[in-house]
Amino acid sequence: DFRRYPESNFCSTPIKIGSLFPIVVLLSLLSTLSESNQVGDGVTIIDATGKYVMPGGIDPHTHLAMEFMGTETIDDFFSGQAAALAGGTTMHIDFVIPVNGNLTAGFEAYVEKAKISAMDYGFHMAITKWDEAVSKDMEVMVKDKGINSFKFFMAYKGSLMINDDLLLEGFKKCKSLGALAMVHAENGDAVFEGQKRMIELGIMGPEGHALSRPPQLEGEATGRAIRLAGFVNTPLYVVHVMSIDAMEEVAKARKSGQKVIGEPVVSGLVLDDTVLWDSDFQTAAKFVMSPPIRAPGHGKALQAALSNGVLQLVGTDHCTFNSTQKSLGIDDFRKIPNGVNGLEERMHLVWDTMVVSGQISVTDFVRMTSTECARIFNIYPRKGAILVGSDADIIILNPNSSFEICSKSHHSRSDTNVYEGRKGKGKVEVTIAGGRVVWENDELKAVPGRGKYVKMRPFNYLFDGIEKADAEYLSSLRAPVIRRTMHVAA
Ligand code: DUC
Ligand code: ZN
Ligand code: ZN
Ligand code: ZN
Repeated sequence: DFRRYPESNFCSTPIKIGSLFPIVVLLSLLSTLSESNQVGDGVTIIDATGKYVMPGGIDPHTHLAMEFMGTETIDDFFSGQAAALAGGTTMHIDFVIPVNGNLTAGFEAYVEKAKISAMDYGFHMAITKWDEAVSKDMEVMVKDKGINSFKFFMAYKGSLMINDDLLLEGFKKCKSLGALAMVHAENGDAVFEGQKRMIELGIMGPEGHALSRPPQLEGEATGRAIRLAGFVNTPLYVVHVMSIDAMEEVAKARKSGQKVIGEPVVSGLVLDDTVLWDSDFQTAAKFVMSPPIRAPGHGKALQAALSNGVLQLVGTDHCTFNSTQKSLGIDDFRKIPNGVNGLEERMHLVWDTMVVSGQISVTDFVRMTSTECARIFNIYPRKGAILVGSDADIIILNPNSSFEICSKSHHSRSDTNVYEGRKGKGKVEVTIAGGRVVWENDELKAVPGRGKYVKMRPFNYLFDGIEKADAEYLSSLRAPVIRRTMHVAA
């Protein structure tokens, strides 16, 4: 029963006032303006009667133009963002992957890749090895480059994975810089062992992917990362919480007052792993991502955890590969590039699954898809709000209109869609990014080069009280002084 866990402290208050106008207000505002002739010629008035006006979605977790598993994601910064805009997301935060462990080289490469951006974006940085240079470069990233979050991979043994000693070093460094530590939490050594088991059993198909990395390995790594972050006393952000096992670790930690953020992704909320047993390779392979999509039941539990404040915001882990790329693993599931789509579908699926079903309010929806992300990554209220001075990233969602997901009409470059054929209620009819209407009447006007890099400052609200807690801990170690008497035999 997840209802017993405490609610997030950062729920709805700012949204009710600033971010989610009932449309009546907007219309009356407009009519006041036009009556007093303050709306000049050339001003577009959009009638949003009966619809919701909200801040544009912010996706905290994407991989565009990423080189991975012997190939590169089919969506780059333009096509991925085109998909995002058509689905009501106006900003995303992508993961910079260092070049041979070098952060600066990685950052520069991503600056180049992102030049074709049609909407605003920010960066997290992945840490894939540890030495003095990496430690120094983290300072440069935080102080000069606008990065305030670093992701550590506890899986992908032999490539991205780092061990506990380096995880501890990384957490300490993040804390000293006021940057948020993030983890991909799966036990990489055990996954490696699980893969060996599958190969020995001759299970080479996509189902082997799920069987080789079960929920307990995600739960173990999540619990370990949480305990290590608690030991260092630094906030932790767990990306793509896919299982009950991992979610319960987040829940326990939050209940005890630890500063842990849990991010489920939309695939984990609405899909289940039965698809991986499909006899057609492509049908199954398109769902391969890590951690894997779980057995039926996990998704519902993650939805409940979201609605009760145990988990805080929804990402996508958008990381797309087309059928040809997925075929790299036709004989061996370990070679199927990991990743699924979601940038275009996230807002619709969360609305349909969570709001239409009555699990969350409209205000909660805005918090989970936009405002909370802006607060965590310290870009609120520039982003995640409709306020004077905020960026004009705004969407209009019609709750009475329907959507249908189809790979023929979606905007990603992938030839498949893991949500193919899904229909639902609630459609983003208008997207305004940076004050420009870019999506209206099912027509996209994404322009490469228009998106701006959003720098993120260190020390968000999660760091409040950390220094005091450290001081208390230290003084508890020092006092009382234990006086010992030594007895020496005569
Ligand atoms: N998982 C994926 O499925 N793709 C990208 C990286 C990751 O951790
Ligand atoms: Zn990951
Ligand atoms: Zn990811
Ligand atoms: Zn279709």
